[in-house]
Amino acid sequence: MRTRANRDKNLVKISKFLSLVLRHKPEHFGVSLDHNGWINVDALLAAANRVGVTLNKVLLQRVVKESDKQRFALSDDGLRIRANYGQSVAVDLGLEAVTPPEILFHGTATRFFESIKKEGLSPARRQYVHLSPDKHMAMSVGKRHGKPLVLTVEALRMHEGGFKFFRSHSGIWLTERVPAHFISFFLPDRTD
Ligand code: HQG
Repeated sequence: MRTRANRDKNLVKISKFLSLVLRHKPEHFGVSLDHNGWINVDALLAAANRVGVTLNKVLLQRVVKESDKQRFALSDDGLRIRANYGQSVAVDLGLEAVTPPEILFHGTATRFFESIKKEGLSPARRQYVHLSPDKHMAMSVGKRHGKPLVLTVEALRMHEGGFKFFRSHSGIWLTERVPAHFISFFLPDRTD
């Protein structure tokens, strides 16, 4: 029976597949992204079907539309798709550097505290450090890694000091690195 839970599970599975292809390992699936991170929808569907992920245009449109974090974007003509953020492969998202809000948040795990305090935030395997506009979102990002720790980043002060900030199409902020002296650390005891 096609229950809502099954349908949602399938959408999550497809979303994870898309993240893998569009952010990290296109070559693993026999496809390549262009300079700006786009891939032809037809090539993507063929790659999905090769590895047993059932995917068609209608399903793809649904995943793009219903993605809670707006992870993916279809081109205006619907022929191409890319990830809005999160890439480890080098792509040019074509985002313009803009003035960030005074404060942005970064969710991480308590076990990274000492290292971040010493070295600041680095993008690890991704192209950018990812920052959230609100604390709730940062908390859920942090939970992916363990006991969450939310960091406050003085984004505007960084910007004034010459650091570039980009706002992805999903509202997540991107920057190349965050030196430790722009970060305040706190352990949230509540989620509000
Ligand atoms: C940590 C998800 C030690 C950093 C999320 C993070 C996001 C350091 C981890 C997006 C460090 C990297 C990206 C240092 C940074 N020492 N640890 N100096 N500098 N770190 O997954 O930001 O759901 O690559 O704090 O929501 O967690 O997939 O980055 O814990 O928006 O769409 O190194 O991915 O979106 O982890 O996540 P990640 P992230 P999706």
